[in-house]
Parts: sequence; structure tokens; C-alpha cells
Amino acid sequence: MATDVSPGLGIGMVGYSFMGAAHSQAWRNAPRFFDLPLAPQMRVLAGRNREAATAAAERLGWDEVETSWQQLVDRDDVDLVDVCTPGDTHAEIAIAALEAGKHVLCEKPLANTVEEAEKMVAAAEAVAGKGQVAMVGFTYRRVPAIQLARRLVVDGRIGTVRHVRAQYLQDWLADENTPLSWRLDKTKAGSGALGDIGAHVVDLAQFITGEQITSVAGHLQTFVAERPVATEFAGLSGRGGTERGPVTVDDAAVFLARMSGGGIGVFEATRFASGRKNAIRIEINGSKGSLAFDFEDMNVLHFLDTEDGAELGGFRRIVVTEPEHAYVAHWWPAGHGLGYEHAFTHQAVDLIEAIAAGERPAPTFADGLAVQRVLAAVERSAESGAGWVEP
Ligand code: 4PW
Repeated sequence: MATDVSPGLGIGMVGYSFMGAAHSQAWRNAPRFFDLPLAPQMRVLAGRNREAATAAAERLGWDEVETSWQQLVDRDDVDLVDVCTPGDTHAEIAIAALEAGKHVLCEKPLANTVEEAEKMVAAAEAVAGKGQVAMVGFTYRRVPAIQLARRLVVDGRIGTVRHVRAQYLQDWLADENTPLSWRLDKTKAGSGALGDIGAHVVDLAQFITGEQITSVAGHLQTFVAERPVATEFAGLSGRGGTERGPVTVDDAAVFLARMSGGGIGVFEATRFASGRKNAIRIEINGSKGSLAFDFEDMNVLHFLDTEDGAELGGFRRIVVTEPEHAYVAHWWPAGHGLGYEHAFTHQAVDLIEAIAAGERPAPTFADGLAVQRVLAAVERSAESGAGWVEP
């Protein structure tokens, strides 16, 4: 366990809903379980409604509250701005924070459009020489089993990638009476399942394989065009009244992909997969082996090595809870398993260590832009119905 960590890194977080809560526990837990070169100090949380922001700050452990993100960005005691707002505000806040000399952690998808994402990358590049870092929150990269999958690919254990099969399946919209929220509003979220959850599997596929998606052919579908307007909403559920309003984003996205190494991919993102709560499933088949992961069994990675031969071959079920696995030694004894929140803590740890070392932690804003370009290409392909489109 960590004991004495110093000096401090002042954190200011904008937004305090689902992601804000996940990030808050990460800033709190990171120095308690990892020896960090800088101690994160949860200085200020920003939210427009003072009463609600104050209640959130008390609950989540923040020292103070500001009612505008501009005030937060202007503070001298804030070194890092953590952007946990809907996508329509990412570019403005992140760019202002970088220009004010702050490090930035920005939730995914990086922005709502490629143009915004390009401006964010330019802002990050402009200050990179000063040691300022800009990272996008593709948090699932930091699940230990995903880290192991990446290492197996790097070590050549699956050979040349032939197939990528990637799905992100949730079901919180399967009930047609689940009310509207910002995630169903194109002006706030940019897109629906495609950007909210599809972005994760695009990033994971590119991260694990080390390849880029070079062209896509996609289809987007909105199953329920109208829903109750929310009277309250938190996390992924809420309550609605009798008033109804339009859903302006996709409910589900599917697309085919060509990979830069010559393989092909099939991607699916939906919030209508009844019974699937947070199933991030990735299977990769290579010339020498295969990998399979499902977040609903997140401490396990399945690995097939063709060198095992026909008689003894088959998928190994690797329980990724040994101290030799990434991050695990800082937590519990083997077999005790990690959960959703741990990846956020690992993200905070890696970010803090990179800042202290003067390095640029991945996923960078450029990685976020690469994902954004794939999402935009899927939208163009779906709109035109013309088939293959290049990001
Ligand atoms: O990881 C997921 C997010 O990116 C979460 O489970 C919910 O869906 C919240 O936003 C997306």
C-alpha cells in the first residue's frame, strides 16, 4: 500500500454524473493502492446547479465547487482538468484547459465530430512540448485481461490477424418506456450506440491488434423513434412523464471493417440486446492462435495456441488475477478478481505516472481522433448506403 505521496496534482472535474462518480473513485483510490509520484488532490468539481454540485462534491469527496467550468479552468490550484460531460462540450472545455496550461483527461468519444476532434488534437500538440498531457478515456484498455490480450499479440502468439469480431451489447433501451436522456440527443451525444459504446470496441480492436481500421461498411438503426421525456435520470435509467420527445440518434450500429494488416472485422454496438448488460465481446483469430474476451466475465481471457496441436489443443481459460498480470499485484490475492471501477483507477495511475515522467500517455487525443474518423465513416457509409467508406 502507498504511504507518503507528494507533491500534489490538483484535479478539477467537470460533470458529476455516472462518469464523474467513476472518475472520483479513481482519483480517491489510486494513491491508496499504488505508490504514485504525484498525489491527486480532488480540489474542485464544476456543475451548473450549485446545490446539486455541492451535494455531489460532498458525496464524491471533492473539496470545493464552481458553477462554471471556465472558473474551474482558471484556478491556479487546478493542474489537471477531468472532462466528464456529454460530448458536445468536450472540445470547448478541453481546448480551454490546454490553453490555460492544464493537463486534460477527456471522456470518450473524444468529441461529437471529426472537426472538433481535430481541433482538440491540434491544441494538445501545441502544448505537448511543455509537458502537458491530453488523454482520452478509453478506460477498458486498462482491464488486466485486455492488457494480456495486447501482450499476446505483441509477442506474436496469435500471428497475423485474420478476423476481428467485436460487440458492445447493452439492453437499457430495450424497454420502450426508458425515458430520453442526453445519450439519445444527437446535439449532445453526437451519435447513439455507435459513439457511446461502439467507440470502445473500435478502440479496443485497434489497441489489441495494433492495427488501424482502413475502411468500413455500416448500417445504423433507430428502433424506437419517440420516448417519454425524463422527469429524472441517473446513470443509465430514469423515469418519464406523459410528455414524449424524439430519439435523434441510432439505437444500434453494425459495420464490416477492413484492417490494415489484411484481416477483416465485424462490429456491433447496441443498447437493445435484451439480457446483455455490459457485454464487450472481442474475439480475434490469427494465423497462429485466437483470443476471446467478454467484459461480463472480465477477469478471464480465452487463448488458443495452434502449436498445442490437435490432440491437446483448445481454448485455455486464463483467470487474469495473478500478481504477474498488469495492475493486479496492487489489489487482492490471486483469484479475488477486479471490477468495472478498477480500470478507471488504473487509468488515473497511468496518467499520473506519465505526467510525472514527462511522457504522453495513451490513448492520446490522436488515438481519440482515429476512433472518431472510423465512427464518422460508419455514419457516411450508413447514410449513403453505398458500401465501403474510408475513415
Ligand atoms: O462504458 C460505458 C460507457 O462508455 C458505460 O457502461 C455506459 O455506456 C456509460 O457510457 C457508456
